[in-house]
Amino acid sequence: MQRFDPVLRQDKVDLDLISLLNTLNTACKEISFRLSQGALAGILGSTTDENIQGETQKKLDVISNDLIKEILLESGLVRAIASEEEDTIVAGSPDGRFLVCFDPLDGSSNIDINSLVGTIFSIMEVPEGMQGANEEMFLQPGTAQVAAGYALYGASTQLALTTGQGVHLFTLDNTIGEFVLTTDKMTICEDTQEFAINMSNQRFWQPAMQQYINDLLAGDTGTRNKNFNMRWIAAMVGDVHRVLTRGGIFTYPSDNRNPNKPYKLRLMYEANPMSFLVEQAGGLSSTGYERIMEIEPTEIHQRVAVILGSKNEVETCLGYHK
Ligand code: AFP
Repeated sequence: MQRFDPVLRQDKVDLDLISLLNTLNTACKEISFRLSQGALAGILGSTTDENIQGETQKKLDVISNDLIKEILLESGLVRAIASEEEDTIVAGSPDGRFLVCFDPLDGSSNIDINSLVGTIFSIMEVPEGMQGANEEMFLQPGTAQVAAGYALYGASTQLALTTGQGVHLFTLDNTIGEFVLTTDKMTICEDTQEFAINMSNQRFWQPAMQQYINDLLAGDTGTRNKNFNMRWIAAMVGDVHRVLTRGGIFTYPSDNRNPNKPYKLRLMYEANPMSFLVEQAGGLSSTGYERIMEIEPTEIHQRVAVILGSKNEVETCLGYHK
């Protein structure tokens, strides 16, 4: 049995990074426990607050955010954090080497229906020579990530992690309170017949995405000559986990519902870490026009269009955007 051990998953042993990953996995175990108590702990439902994105905060959003924030800021390893649930960055240790971006509870609309949710995180280093803590130091492309991962709180709690040497999947063994390695190298198959998109937004998409999805729906009677199945979990963490496990294409494209908000998913908390994992597992990740991990961020709460998953299917989809 191989317990959670990022040491083995790195070429060079970086004790600080290992310690930071252990800190994060401790927070995830705590969130997993709270979620498992559900209604018994009185933690379901909403608060009266909204986050910076104008979304109603669930009680568990706030609890998870506070848990991760506190444990990271106390670690001495983190210069600052940026969270989907915080208006601005929060400073940590002046000597901390790392910057951590996270979505404490992705898919929070699933909490009250006892369905899949997860925690997504992305770790970068403070650029050389930068003192103090400010938003500017976070504005690095996804290629600067030194580690990324998610915890998925499902029938079992799993943790997918990359430090740039492939993607490793750990499962929480509640009998010993440890994450145990269950898949050493996750690989996304190149072809797929499964797609994930919120179809209720169809009329708002751009023509390229309209055409691509129409061709999938036409199945073996259309130009693709094969049938496609559809899945939508409404938690990116669940949809990406399925893609990593059995392939598929996941997309949250741009749409024209609200001209001030053409994209839904956040670059720093969702798109970049998931792109790092997907690329490390042999898949592709793009906005439709550029590789997500090469976007130069302009602000921490920035949003982007996302198309990711099985290599050949993503390439086909990108062909419609040329
Ligand atoms: P929340 O965590 O804010 O509820 O959002 C989850 C999410 O950003 C992403 O995880 C899902 O893929 C997407 O929203 C689901 O969006 P729909 O509401 O369109 O189904």
